[in-house]
Amino acid sequence: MLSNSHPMATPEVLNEFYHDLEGFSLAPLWNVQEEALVPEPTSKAAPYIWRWKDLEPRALRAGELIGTADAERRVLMLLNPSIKDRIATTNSLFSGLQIVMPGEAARAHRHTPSALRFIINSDGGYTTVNGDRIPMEPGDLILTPNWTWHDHSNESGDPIIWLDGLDIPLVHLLEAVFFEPYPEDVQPVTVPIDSSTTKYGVGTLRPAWEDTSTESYSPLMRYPWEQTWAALQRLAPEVDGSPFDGVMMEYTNPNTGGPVMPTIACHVQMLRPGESTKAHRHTNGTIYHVVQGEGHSVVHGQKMDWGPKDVFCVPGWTYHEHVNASSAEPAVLFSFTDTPVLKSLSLLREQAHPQDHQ
Ligand code: 1HN
Repeated sequence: MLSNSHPMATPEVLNEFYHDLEGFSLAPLWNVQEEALVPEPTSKAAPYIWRWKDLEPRALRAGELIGTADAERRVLMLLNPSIKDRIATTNSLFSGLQIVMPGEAARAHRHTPSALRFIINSDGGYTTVNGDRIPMEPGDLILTPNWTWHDHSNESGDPIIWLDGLDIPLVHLLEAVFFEPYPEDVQPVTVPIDSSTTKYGVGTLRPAWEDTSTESYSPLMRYPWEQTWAALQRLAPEVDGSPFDGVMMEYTNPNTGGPVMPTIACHVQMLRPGESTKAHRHTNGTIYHVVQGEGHSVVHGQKMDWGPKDVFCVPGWTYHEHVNASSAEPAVLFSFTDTPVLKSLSLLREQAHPQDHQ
């Protein structure tokens, strides 16, 4: 110790001083220094898995019990069991399961939290984003970025179900949540169907008359499963892939090659038959959805078995590794994460597990 406390500072005197400080909304940093500056993060979130066998019947039950008049959105929230008093799946991201029943429309609105949909069951559903009516097919990724008008309709005979992903915990932390209902239930379709695909879907060619310099999110609103699956199948036999993630590809903004939205990056990864990855951790937390296949992930030393349509989360700075249990079939995971935020703030860190496995 360089110096000692002042002899005046008896416990009684200090208690009185600290009590006095409270009255002025002041507090001594030196008593909480170790909480304020931890050597490394310990996420408030816990690893957790929501299984499709538990999710599907409850989503259908919500469809029976709750009408569109009772719910702006009929969403079962996937709440992290270790995070209390706020809506969050990981510290910064939210995920939920949304169901739209036959003949229904989830009314038009917009908000500053950015959203994505990964379609699970749909045969004739669509989302309209800023006047562009976008078909929803299983495996499609659909974006409704910050402040875009969106409504969802089901003109088919079966319920449609998708996984929602939003940055709502982050935007709440930043106190930047704004929400506005559209003046009518459903917004008008103002451009030919699936226009964003027509204009930007090739990816390597773009309309030259458009100015891209002010754009903050991908102009492409739909990433069809057909293309995603074809890309994975083409690439998987040709590459080693990532030692931590297998054959992982990022969904990109076709104009920048960067993430689809400023706060959320989306990925799809194939674990080839029998493939198992090495463990690593990174400051970004991640929410995964099993598109196909069976396997498990080891997250913070816990084994989580997963199968088709399950959803699980890996908190930030938590070691994780993945295993495809099948020696015959590939496993495919869709995931979304807050890496763009961390990266832009120079807070993205990644570390390989020193022993490769937990
Ligand atoms: C929302 O607006 C949607 O528009 C889905 O479909 C999920 C979760 C929290 C807050 C707003 C949607 C949401 C949401």
